[in-house]
Amino acid sequence: MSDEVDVPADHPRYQSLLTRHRIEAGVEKGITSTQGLIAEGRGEAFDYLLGEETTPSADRAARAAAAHFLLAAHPVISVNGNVAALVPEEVVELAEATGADIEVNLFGRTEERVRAIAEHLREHGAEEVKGLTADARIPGLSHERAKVDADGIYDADVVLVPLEDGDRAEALGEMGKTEIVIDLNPLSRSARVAAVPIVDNILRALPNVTRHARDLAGASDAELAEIVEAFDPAAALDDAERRLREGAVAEDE
Ligand code: PTJ
Repeated sequence: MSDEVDVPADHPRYQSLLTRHRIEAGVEKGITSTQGLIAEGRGEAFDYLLGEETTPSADRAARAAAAHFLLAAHPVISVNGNVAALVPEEVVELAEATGADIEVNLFGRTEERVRAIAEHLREHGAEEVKGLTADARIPGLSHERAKVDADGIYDADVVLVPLEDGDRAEALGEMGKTEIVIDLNPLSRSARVAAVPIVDNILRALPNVTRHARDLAGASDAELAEIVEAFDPAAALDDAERRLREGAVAEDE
């Protein structure tokens, strides 16, 4: 099955239909879980309420995320079944722009699905994909998401954690890792524990972080540290919540 769909580009819900199709194709290809369909619906509802655009506040978060990536000794991008279906090329581009590792980490982990996602990412240009060894565990987590590579997420200082529930995000925080979360729900636990919550659709957020990383490639560590320091995660969540309450037309900046 092709990754794209025959939807006329002038359809008013073109982007949303394309996104749904990618998730559906991901399920058919064995990379996305059926629960991923529910997660997609949830995300879509928040995106609709937030105005389906990158807000200035989410853009600042993306810039702070890029600065964290560039300052990190060992950044890792965590990939689940939804991320693999929606933005495989964009994951590879961000990894290239920041020197980050890519690691598959699944809530509904099966070895077959981990292998299928790793293969899918390689088809989209990834050279190395971690997560298959799974020779370490995140302490304090009983489910499958605890399984990580010793030289991947376990060793990372900065981890990008997109589209997931809050358990692992909390446990990673307890390990002292800096977390960057992409989640359209500003009330989600993962967004609330993140050093940098990016409340935006991953379709827009990931390329935006890459764009900022390229833009900041020549910046000094002091300049990057200043961007990191100036970012206020609580204010970013407040901005998004206000936008949800007051509507996309409300000027929240
Ligand atoms: O592939 P697996 O087995 O690791 O499973 C992955 C899913 C996504 C099924 C699993 O992590 C899950 O059930 O997640 P939740 O608890 O539904 O949380 C997903 C979060 O991502 C929700 O807060 C959604 O609003 C949000 N979300 C969904 N789609 C997008 C999104 N955020 C940004 N961009 C999206 N496209």
